[in-house]
Amino acid sequence: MRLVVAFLLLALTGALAQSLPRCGSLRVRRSAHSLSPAEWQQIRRVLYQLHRQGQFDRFARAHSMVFDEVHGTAAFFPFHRRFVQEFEDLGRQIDPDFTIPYWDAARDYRDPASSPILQPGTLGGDGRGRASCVRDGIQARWGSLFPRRHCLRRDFNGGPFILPWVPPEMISSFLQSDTQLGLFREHIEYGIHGAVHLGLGGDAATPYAPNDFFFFMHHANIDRLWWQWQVGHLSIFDYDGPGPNGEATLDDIIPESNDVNFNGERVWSTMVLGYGSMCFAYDTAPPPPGRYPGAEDRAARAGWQGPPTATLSGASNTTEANLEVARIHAAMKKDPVLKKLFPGVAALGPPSRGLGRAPPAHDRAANSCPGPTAGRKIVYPAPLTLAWIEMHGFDPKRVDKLYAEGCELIDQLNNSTYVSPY
Ligand SMILES: [Cu+2]
Repeated sequence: MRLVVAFLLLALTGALAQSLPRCGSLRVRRSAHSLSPAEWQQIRRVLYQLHRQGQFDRFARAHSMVFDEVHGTAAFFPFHRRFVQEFEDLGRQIDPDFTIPYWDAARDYRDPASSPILQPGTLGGDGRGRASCVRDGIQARWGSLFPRRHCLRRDFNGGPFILPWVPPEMISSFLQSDTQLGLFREHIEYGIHGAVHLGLGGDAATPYAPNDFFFFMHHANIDRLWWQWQVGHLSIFDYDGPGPNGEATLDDIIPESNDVNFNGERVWSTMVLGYGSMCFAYDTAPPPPGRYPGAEDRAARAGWQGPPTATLSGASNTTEANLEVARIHAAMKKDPVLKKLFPGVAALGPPSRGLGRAPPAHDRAANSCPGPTAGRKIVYPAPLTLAWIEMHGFDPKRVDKLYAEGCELIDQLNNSTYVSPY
C-alpha cells in the first residue's frame, strides 16, 4: 500500500517536473495610489501608442472570445495573469520602463467615485452625455472598435456615485481563511472583481472591458491577491475547481484566441512569479522564491511552516494594514468568534511572541481620541446584479450564499470592538 502511494506521488510530481528559468530582471508593479502626476503622464504616452496600434481593440476582442472559459472557472486567475503580462510586454516595447500599476480598489471601497484613480489627472471619471463617453483622464475621448465602433464609455452604477465595493477586511479574511483555491477564487471573482467592473459601468461592465485601462490595473491587483494567497498558504501550485474539460489541471492550455494567443502554453507556466515569462513582482506582496519550487515542495506541503504573516492583510497601505491586524488581534480577545474569520491573526499569539507584523502591546491607535475615520462602521458591498450573474453563467444561489456570508462577516466586525482604519 505504501509503495502504491509512493508511486502515485511520483507519477503526480513527475507530471509537474517542468521547471522554468529565473527571470533576468524583474519589474515591480506598484500601487496606482502611489504614482506621481509625471508617472501617470508616462503611462498615458505608452497607452496612446498602444491604442494607435490597435492593441486595446485586440485585447478587448480576445477577452470577449474566451469570456466563458475564463470566468466562473479555475482559469480565471492564470488566464488574467498571462493576459495582463502580455499587454505589459507590448507596453515595454514602447517604453522599457512601462509597468502596469495595480489598483487596490478595496482601499476606495466606501466612496469609489472619489478615488484618486478616477480623477482628471489619472483614469478620468464618469462618462458624460447621452452616450456616457469618457471625456477626461488618460483615455479622454478615445474610440473603440469592438463590439462596434463607439466612444469609450463609463456609466457609474450609483448615478454620479459608485456603489460601495468590498471592504479590505473582507479580503484579508478570505486570504487567511480560504484553504481551497477554488473558494478563494469565488470569493474574489464574485466580490471585489465584479464590484469594480459593475461600479465603473459602460465598457467595464461588458466582455470588452479591456477597452478601458482600468481592466489591466484591476486585474494586476486581483493577481497580486492571488500571489499573496499562493505564497501565504504555501500552495503555489494549488489549482482546483471546474476547468474547460471537467476538473481543472495544471496541464490545461491557457485559453487563447486568434487575437491573443499564448502558443499553447500551459497553466503551470504561470504559477510562479519571477520565473519563465512571469517577470514581475508586487511592491506589497511576497517576492518571488529564491529557486523554482521543486516537486518535493509541491508534494510535501505538510513539511512547510505556516501560516506566514504574508496572509494577514491584503491592503496595500502598510500603516493601515498594520492597524487592521493590531485591532483585529485586540478585538479577538473579547470576541473569539473573529478567530475563525482571521485565523492568520489568531495564530499570532500574544503580542510579545507575535510574528513579523506583530501588533503593539497596547493598541494605542484604537484607544486614542476619535480621528476623522474612528468609530465608522464598515459598510456592505453592493451585490452583483442579476444581469452580471447571468452574463457569466454563475449559479445565483451560490453567489447569494457567499454574499450573505460576507455580510455576516461585516456584522461580526461591526458588533465587536474592532474599529476599521479604512
Ligand atoms: Cu476577465
